[in-house]
Amino acid sequence: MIVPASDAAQAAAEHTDCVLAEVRYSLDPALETVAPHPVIRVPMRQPDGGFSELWLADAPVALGSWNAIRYAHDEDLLMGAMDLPPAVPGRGIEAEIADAYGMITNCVAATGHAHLLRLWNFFPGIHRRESGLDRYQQFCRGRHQPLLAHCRRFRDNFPAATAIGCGDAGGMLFFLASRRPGRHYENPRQTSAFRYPPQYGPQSPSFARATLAGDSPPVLLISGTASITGHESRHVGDALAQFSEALQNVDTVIRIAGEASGEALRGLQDLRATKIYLRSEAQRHRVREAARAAWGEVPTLLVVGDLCRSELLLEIEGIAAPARSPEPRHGYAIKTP
Ligand code: 3EB
Repeated sequence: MIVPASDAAQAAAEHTDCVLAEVRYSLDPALETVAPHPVIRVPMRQPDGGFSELWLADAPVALGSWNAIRYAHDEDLLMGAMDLPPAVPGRGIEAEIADAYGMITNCVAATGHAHLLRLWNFFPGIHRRESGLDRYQQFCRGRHQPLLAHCRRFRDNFPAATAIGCGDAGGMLFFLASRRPGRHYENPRQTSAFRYPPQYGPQSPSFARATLAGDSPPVLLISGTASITGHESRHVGDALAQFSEALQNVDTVIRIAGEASGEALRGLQDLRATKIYLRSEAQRHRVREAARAAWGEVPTLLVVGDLCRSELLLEIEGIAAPARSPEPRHGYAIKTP
């Protein structure tokens, strides 16, 4: 179910048994302990404060853990999370990420939610150079093999993803998996990330541009989408132009997913919830205005973070659902405090 912002606090209360996770972007650790349902706190600043994502299952969830992963699941969906430790100067994160992804893929295999649909990666020091690479490049190396094995060695089975840099205090990985496979889509305006040329790093990034999850109705989970066409960053230094370019990418991937799946997904008009990662909060008023012009009252959560390429000023992710479909039985909402 996707719940409008003003109703979401009530929805969380009404559906407490069915909450897979409430995701809160906040630097305040105290927020972890106050809810009657699973909370995933992502240690990042939210300039407008107090909003969350709410992911609901169809049925009451069961809770469990696997190594460092905490999860909640129903028959169909599983959402899991694990903390990433603070950055240790001089030590890369490749091995740490490889371990984490090994754990995640083992976890979903063990519970039978064997298909990863989407992952969110928030880790410290994304641009810092260590061991001759920056930490995003190391992250891509650590992620690749475990995820490729999970995808039965087919790169076009990669799930949708977001990867963002947060502060040095620590990071968070979380993910959505299902008993049923998702359908993954690429964007013809953009080189598939897993085919980026080596100038961006020795291991190309392992993710799909969007993943269609479930049916009746399905939900399109759109990866973090930036001002990249082909494989190149566009509009360096111009946040509003980057927003428009990223917006065209989002519009296109929704339309392509619709054409390929036969679902009534046409473009921006089918967005149900969005999130914008902004490098500098100085831009936030202008970007909010641009977002309102683009998609009106669709709930939009704004988070401050570093993007994987330093020239990128913002990234858009979102959820779309087919036109005229009833509210999806699961999804995300943005919640007022
Ligand atoms: C890009 O398109 C922008 O490495 O998981 C967006 C979404 C980006 C996910 C990832 C990276 C990732 O290349 C960066």
